[in-house]
Amino acid sequence: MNFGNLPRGAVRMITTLAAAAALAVAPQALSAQDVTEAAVSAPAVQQADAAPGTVVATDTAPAAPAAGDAAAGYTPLGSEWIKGQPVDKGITFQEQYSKDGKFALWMHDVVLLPIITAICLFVLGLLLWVVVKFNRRSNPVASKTTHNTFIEVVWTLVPVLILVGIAVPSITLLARQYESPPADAVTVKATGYQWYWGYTYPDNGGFEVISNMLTKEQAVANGEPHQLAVDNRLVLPANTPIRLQTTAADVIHSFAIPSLWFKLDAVPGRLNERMLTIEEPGIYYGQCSELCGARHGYMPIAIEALPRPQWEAWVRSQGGTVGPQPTAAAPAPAPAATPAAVPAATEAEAEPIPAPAT
Ligand SMILES: [Cu+2]
Repeated sequence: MNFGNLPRGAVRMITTLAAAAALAVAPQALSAQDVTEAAVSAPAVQQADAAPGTVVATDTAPAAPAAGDAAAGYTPLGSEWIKGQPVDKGITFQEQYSKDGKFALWMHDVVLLPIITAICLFVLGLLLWVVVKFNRRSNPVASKTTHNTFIEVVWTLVPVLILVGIAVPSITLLARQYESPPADAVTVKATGYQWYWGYTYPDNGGFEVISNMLTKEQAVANGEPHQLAVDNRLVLPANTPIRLQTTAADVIHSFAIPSLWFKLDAVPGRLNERMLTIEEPGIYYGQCSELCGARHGYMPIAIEALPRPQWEAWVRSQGGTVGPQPTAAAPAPAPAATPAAVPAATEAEAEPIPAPAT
């Protein structure tokens, strides 16, 4: 039977329709990007001058100005709180501690990996079948068939359906990553310097914390991984939406925390922004992920996520202020109408954090 005589127009129409269906999903991705660009381009970088006087690029890291760690009821979390870090011989993603990260990990483990594996095994099986069945010895007279409409329809439609199936969670993830933070999100600005990070808290008095890598001896003494441990961590509230902005003072850096599914370039003269919500208190490590010069490999990021009251106590210990309580995502009971900036009251509020479940 010669399938080539079947109407080719019908086949072409089916493939065109399928392709159109796949393309119809694409504009969502574009509009998601538009939203972010609009959100990001609004504020210009005005606070560059707020950086400390030690901003000049130098090989020797500047001394940390934020020496208030020991002050007012704040002790840095111990190494038992380390959650997001690379593991020895690990080949997959780090465990995820944000909603986006968990969704992305699910998509990788449940959607992408099985599909890729099945396709690879299927193609391998086909190849082996051809090699065994249609070699010169077992199949001396080759078939002259050139068209098979049924198979052509199948091998066009099935890949289209697979791609559409992947596109749905993929574009969902893309849109989630571009979600704008709510109005009451805590704003934190990370500035990349050659070669360390500065963290500014514009909503809390605008103080800046300078974060440098610890030496190997210091890191080991702390029970922390060398080249990831820092002197002053980026302290953030857990379970609170954070408007994390990035910029840079000299060259392009990139702020990346694998276990929080967060990576955002830090570009001089630009302010990038993405929402970050850390689901549980803990320590999460990352690194600058844009080749930024000689000591690019030595400007790690360490995030310390604290329950909201403890985070507020830390802010006060740094000389910062705490504004009105946000309405969303604050399961802990608000401290009984304590006015901001009363350091005496904060020590009582900052109860010890329960030990992590191991
Ligand atoms: Cu860098």
